[in-house]
Amino acid sequence: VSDTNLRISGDRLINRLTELGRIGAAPGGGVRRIALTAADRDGRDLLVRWMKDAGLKVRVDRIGNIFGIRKGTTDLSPVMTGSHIDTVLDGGLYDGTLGVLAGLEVVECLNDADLQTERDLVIAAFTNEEGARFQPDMMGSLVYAGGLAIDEALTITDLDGQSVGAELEKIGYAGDMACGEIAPQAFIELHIEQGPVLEREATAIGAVENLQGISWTEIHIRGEANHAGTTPMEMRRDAGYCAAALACRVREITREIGNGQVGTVGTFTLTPSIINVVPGEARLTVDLRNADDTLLIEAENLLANCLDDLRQTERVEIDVRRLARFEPVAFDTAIVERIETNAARLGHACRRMTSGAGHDAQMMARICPTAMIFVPSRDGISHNPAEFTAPEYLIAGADILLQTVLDLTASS
Ligand code: HGY
Ligand code: MN
Ligand code: MN
Repeated sequence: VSDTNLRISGDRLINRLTELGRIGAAPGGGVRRIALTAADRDGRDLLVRWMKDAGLKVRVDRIGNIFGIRKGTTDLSPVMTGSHIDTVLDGGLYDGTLGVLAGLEVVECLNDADLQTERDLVIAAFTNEEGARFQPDMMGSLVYAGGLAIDEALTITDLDGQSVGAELEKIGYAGDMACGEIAPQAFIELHIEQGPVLEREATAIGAVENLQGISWTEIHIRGEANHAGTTPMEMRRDAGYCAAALACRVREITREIGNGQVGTVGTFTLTPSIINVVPGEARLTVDLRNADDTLLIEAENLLANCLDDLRQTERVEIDVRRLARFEPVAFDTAIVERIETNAARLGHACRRMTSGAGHDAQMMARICPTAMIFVPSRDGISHNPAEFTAPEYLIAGADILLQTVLDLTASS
């Protein structure tokens, strides 16, 4: 069944994005709904209420993934759409929430039109996509897709030693459904681009055909705290210098590798962090990404070589812990083509592109045909309170999601 004249309600979608954004609203603007905190719980509770009001059957699995199910007329395997509602510090209004709330808007639209789809339609909100507090990121969809055992995931702890399992219990989202119980026919995710490409090309829609590989590493450097004045330079085992040298080396590695290689040192703490003490310890994280896994491996090797050099020249101990490693994924060409066809039919410019960010779709691609729809981010900014996407683009993305879901839920 497909009704090409059906359109979503932009007001209802944007009002919900705004209302959800009030939960965890940070003092300086932006949103603070870190996974498995009270704010995440409140956001989840609001989403579940909206899902139930829309007549969806709500299920929660053991990693806390939320699924809103709209029955179809057949018992063929369902089509799933969705994303995440957890944020970074401090996040914007749209990262993740657009995909979940546009999915809910598709349901509302079908309800208003009293339209039955052949396949069930499932709206998903995956746990801890951001990986800000518990690593790896995309944790809920990774467990769901079978990439991480649930019992292992539940034992992962944050910097305060709180475990995923205990925190899920605390917020009331330690569900009983087995992870992966719902086996989708296809998965499609609407998301803001979070980069500058679509805006630069004044193009409303990205038909995402692949997503780059991600390598997250935690590095712990132990040298020797000492007096900043009396310790001769050649005697120092300066963990702070090593961490700084490493951060500079990450930037050089991106230049040496080229080809879209990116590298980020996002966390960086020195101990004791006192003006007149040579830092005895340093902890930092390195995020390396590339759409070509061979190049990503080369970047990882260059990083490892730098650590060996520092161990030698600076006589420090360096321990490395891998926090996440995801290979690049290619999305389903047939679904990408449907996105392009629907964009053209609705009169929106569309281009194929790669996702620089990780998404739940990266995990879902392991278990079913998957693709993503991108809409522009103003000034290419995201993971920042200034994150913004113009209403006409939010609506265009959701309308194309609606049409593509209608295509996919038809049994043919
Ligand atoms: O890191 C990412 O790309 C995603 O926002 N978790
Ligand atoms: Mn996201
Ligand atoms: Mn994000």
